[in-house]
Amino acid sequence: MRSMTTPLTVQLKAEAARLGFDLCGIAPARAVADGDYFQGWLADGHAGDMAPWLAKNSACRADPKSLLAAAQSVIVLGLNYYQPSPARRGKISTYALGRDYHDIIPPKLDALDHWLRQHGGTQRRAVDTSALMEKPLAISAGLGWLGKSTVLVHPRFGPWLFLAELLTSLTLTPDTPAGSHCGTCARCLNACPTGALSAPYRLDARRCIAYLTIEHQGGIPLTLRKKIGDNLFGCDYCLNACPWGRRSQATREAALAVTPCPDLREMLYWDDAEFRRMFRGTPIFRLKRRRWLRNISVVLGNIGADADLPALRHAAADADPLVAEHAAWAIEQISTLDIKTKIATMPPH
Ligand code: B12
Repeated sequence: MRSMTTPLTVQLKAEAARLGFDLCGIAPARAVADGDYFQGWLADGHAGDMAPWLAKNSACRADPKSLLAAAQSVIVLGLNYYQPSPARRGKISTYALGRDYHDIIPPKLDALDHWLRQHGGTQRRAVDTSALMEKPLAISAGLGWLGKSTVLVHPRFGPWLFLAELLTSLTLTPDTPAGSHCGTCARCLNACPTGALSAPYRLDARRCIAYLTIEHQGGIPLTLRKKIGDNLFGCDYCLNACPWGRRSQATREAALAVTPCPDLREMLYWDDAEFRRMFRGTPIFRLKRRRWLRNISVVLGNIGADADLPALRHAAADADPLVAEHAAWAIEQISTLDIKTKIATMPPH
């Protein structure tokens, strides 16, 4: 029999909604069950270049008390970030179209922390980069279920949620974990062009376009460049395919509004200063110029045309071999395009 929700838990959820969070659920501050799966995933090498930071403190990643020993409850918050993608050459994934959520969410968590301190609580906040398994906690807090894409899915917001947590010394009324509603659907698995989703709930990050365009430090493997298509930063294929996301409303968070992104050709002439000036405060900023121009080159190798060749030749002469090699690859792709395709990709008069 579910215990009565304490007035404090009710008031807390109202305060979280007032601060702009779309969802707020409570999980007991207990270790999540999936620690072994995580270790196995690491051991299989599926973390790629992320292994050094994901493996650090990996044993305590499953236990919220490792971040706050006094934790009794975990407040898990969801923020809807869905918005339609702008029509432009080269796709930036939906989560990265606007300002960086790593800057938008912490002030909201601090305001909630302030509110809880007035009720005698001690808190610790976490969003994305902390050594905490956010999805299993969100499932336990009733925010949704684990999709076969390994993304948390909510019946109303679909897969389009940012997650964040406040660990607290206060004992709040836990929510009931949500059951899974994927059923026999496998649209996300079928939508992944690289086979990163080798089986339901199994993601090999090394083949994931989001990993390759954001986290991967070096050259994009030749065998995967064509499959990246026009994805410049992150990837939404498995999210867009999810039927639960089809009724998603646009985000209420103004700071997530789409920021401008110049034409791909123009950005190939940029130096570091221009890159930093344009992308400061957005998720793209952490890529730095060299990996951004790497990604642009791969996209132009896939969707570019003769008109892009002068800019690519400029990038092929770049002092940074990572940029130069990917630009040279793109020139080769465009130059070997057969005449029919060239005519087909020529911009409309
Ligand atoms: C590393 C990471 C990535 C990696 C690897 C993703 C992955 N699925 O493992 C890469 C760079 C590929 C990535 C991509 C994206 N990411 Co990311 N990422 C993370 C991060 C930092 C850690 C996730 C992690 O530990 N992965 C390792 C695997 C093994 O663990 P897991 O997926 O969490 O699964 C756990 C359980 O679910 C369970 N489990 C999972 N699968 C299975 C299968 C079985 C059989 C069992 C028994 C258990 C089990 O055990 C696992 C261990 O606890 C989290 C933040 C966090 N601290 O949790 C954000 C996070 C998951 N990412 C997020 C987002 C938005 C994305 C992208 C959508 C961005 C984009 N559009 O490009 C894509 C989605 C790609 C995808 N299909 O997952 C959000 C997801 C929110 C949500 N609604 O689920 C998070 C929570 C960040 C945030 N605070 O909002 N990401």
